Amino acid sequence: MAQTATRSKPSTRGAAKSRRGSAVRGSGGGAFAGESPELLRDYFHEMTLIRRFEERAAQGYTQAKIGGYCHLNLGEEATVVGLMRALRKTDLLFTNYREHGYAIAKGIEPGRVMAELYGRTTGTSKGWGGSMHMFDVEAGLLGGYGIVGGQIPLATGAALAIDYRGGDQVVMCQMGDGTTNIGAFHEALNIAALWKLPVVFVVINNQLGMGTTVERSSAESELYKRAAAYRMHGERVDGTDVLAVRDAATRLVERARSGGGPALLEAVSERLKGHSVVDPAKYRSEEAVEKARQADPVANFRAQLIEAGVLDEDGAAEIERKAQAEADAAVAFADDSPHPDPSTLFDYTYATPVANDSRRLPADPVF
Ligand SMILES: Cc1ncc(C[n+]2csc(CCOP(=O)(O)OP(=O)(O)O)c2C)c(N)n1
Ligand SMILES: [Mg+2]
Repeated sequence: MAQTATRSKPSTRGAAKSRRGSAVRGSGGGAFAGESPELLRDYFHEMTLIRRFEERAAQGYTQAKIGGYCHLNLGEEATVVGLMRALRKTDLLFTNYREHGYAIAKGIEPGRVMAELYGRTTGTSKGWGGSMHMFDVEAGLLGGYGIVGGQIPLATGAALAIDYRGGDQVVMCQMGDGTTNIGAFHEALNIAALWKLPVVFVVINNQLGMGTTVERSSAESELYKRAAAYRMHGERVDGTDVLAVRDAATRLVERARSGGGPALLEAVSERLKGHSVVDPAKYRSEEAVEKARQADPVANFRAQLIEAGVLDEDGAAEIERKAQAEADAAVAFADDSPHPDPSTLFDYTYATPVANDSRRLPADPVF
């Protein structure tokens, strides 16, 4: 039932000098053998863009341009990009509140993602959702949920709808390690397995739920094994390895698409910063912080690409400049966008009219 998927790191010897060409060749290509150099550079660009975007988001928060809560994907860039490359545009994605990178990698313009953080009308949720509540039907992103585990029954329901209508879409339901102890996790996995629904549950194991380690909170800390309770297929993958994540996710998504049923994929990575932008993470030891830094997927992928000859220093710096410019442009777009009019606060709460739809603003009298 369960297995682990890891890949060897590229060899330092005889790096293939294929800046161009159809594939990284030979043993010198190491773990990149057979991969398209173009695609590898594209992954590096997207991972770097997410890194730069999140850095700008943190900055915007400290400048009070962004309100509410703000959780970043720092350290999870390889997981985000690898997972999203396994999905078609028409596949549906449900995530927790740590979703800026997912929104970008699912195809939403970074400017619209930043505008949502800034609470502007050009944002994915017209500025009323904020960091935790991105939503874009066209891109197949059905949220963005602030309630831990809130997305799991909804994602399972979406998979039931696909199955009922006979569609070929697959649902991916992302969540954190801390979410696997929520009741809804177990209820939804049970139903998904019973009814063989086309959904892939993905646990982003960054080893922390706020300040609590997985070992302290989960009796079974190898989280993919929880699939066994529902006779579901479970796998663990190195979440700092974009190709390993892409390959594992693609396999499980296509398995679900062809009627093979749901699966649970656990991607293990490190959270580079605090739980949210305002968390200084004082509860982490110096060793733990250093271990996280060593596992930085963006820096490591950069070094591996250079080592394998897929990129040189100048090429890497050029991609980094481009990503920085895109993140800066997203900020400029957000900053230049209008604030929503308070009178529109309730306009998008329900898709259809409801009888007892309260439109009372906080300062309004109750009676
Ligand atoms: C039902 C519920 N309980 C508690 C919280 C407060 N809370 C927000 S995030 C979080 C930790 C979740 O950790 P994890 O699932 O590992 O996700 P991560 O933040 O590491 O991505 C908690 C307890 C909440 N939002 N919802
Ligand atoms: Mg976590």
